[in-house]
Amino acid sequence: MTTRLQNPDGLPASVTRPAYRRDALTTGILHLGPGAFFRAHLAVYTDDVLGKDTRWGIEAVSLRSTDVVDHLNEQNGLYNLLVRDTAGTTARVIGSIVKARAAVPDPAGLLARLADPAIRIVSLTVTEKAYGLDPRTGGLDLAHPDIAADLANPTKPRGVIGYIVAGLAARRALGLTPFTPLSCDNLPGNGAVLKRLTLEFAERVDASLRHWIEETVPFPSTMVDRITPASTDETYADAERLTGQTDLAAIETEPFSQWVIEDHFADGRPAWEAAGAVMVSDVSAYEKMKLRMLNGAHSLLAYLGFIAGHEFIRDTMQDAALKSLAERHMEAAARTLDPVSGIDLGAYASDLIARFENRAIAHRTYQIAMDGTQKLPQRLLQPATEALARGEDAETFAIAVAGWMRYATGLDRDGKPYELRDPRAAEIAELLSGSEKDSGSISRALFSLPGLFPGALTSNAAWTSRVEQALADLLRENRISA
Ligand code: CS2
Repeated sequence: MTTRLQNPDGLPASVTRPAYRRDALTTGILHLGPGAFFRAHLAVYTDDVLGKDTRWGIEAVSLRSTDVVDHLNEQNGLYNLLVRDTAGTTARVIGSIVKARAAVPDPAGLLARLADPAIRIVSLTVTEKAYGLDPRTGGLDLAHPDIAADLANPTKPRGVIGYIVAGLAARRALGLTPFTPLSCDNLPGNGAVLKRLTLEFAERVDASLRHWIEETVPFPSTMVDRITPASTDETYADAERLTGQTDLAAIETEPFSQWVIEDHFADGRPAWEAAGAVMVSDVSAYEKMKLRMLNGAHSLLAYLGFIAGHEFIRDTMQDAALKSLAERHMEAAARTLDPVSGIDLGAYASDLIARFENRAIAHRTYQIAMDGTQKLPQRLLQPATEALARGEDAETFAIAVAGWMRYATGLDRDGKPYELRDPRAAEIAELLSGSEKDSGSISRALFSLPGLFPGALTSNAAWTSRVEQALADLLRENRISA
């Protein structure tokens, strides 16, 4: 048995370690969602700048599971960031997590932390489905299980919005400065969305609380980017090989990283710009570019690749038809964008292709295919609607949607069932169970999923028939015919 990672001092010289004294750290950030993406992104930017100000250590909180929390705490918050490219893998130990916490066994403990004036930022990487956003209205989904439970019992929350509102209510009652909620999820206007949901929730609890939040709490939006596959046994084995110690919280990622942040904070922030973050007054152009070009192409490749039998995104790049479809899609997505300051969209697209091609990154198509109902609107449906309104080509969007529909049938190319990982999986299965298994019935059934497809798309007969035709190809051959 090798020893467990617990102290950076014991590591070989080849491993980069924190450039500050960890025993000097205090906690200034409470982070909800300690998954791999957070550990590859916000925790790393913070690790880069803790030497300048040691008050920004992070307490990482899981609202659901305890696995990551236990592994991090057993390692004093330390873990390896493995950066992979074709030249090899490097290991760096990240020290910014001071402590990890699981909310479920001790909700009152988390509420107390949210009311602690030392906590000045509450950041989030909780995935799209955790917000309780109703895509039909852009507002609060009262039927979302966490929202419904937390509105019924606002002082004992279990979901993201419930905790934020309860935490802000406690700060106000104590006469404290609010913390800044900082969304780092792949939603357009993520800060604005979080603000709207928080205000709508607060309104139902106490109208004067809503007013106070509206007046005093900034909700900066951010654009976050780093391709981070879920960790596997290979990640842990490589961490051990490179460091000589066991690390059950190791993660692996690509060299590229980007963070664009709106610079509105209630009570300060780490000097993230010194780690390469770009501080702006309005992030929306960057967000749209990234969601439509990177994530849109990712979803297209995930669905079509998974169906064609490609396990990883890098494999889809070896499939000439899929690679050129992704390039065409990025061009079409770029035509829906306004100019983005300082960025050449053509070069951005070729850089994305190179990142997808990275042979050292094993990013599962099945992982990206997850939660399609939460991802399609901002990645594919909104830009498709805009493209059609401008009289432009929306064909690749139709093909991507057909890919999602083929995936939603839950049967792989050999007819073997797989789990449809989507919060609306039961509804989808129900809609499809009654229908014939042809492209017309399947597409009609899925177009009728409440709230998902904008009317401007479903009423466009040319576009829906292109979806149906592509779906027919996929049902027959698991590929789009040329
Ligand atoms: C991916 C993203 O899983 C997915 O849906 O498209 O996680 C993507 O890898 C990141 O947004 C890249 O920054």
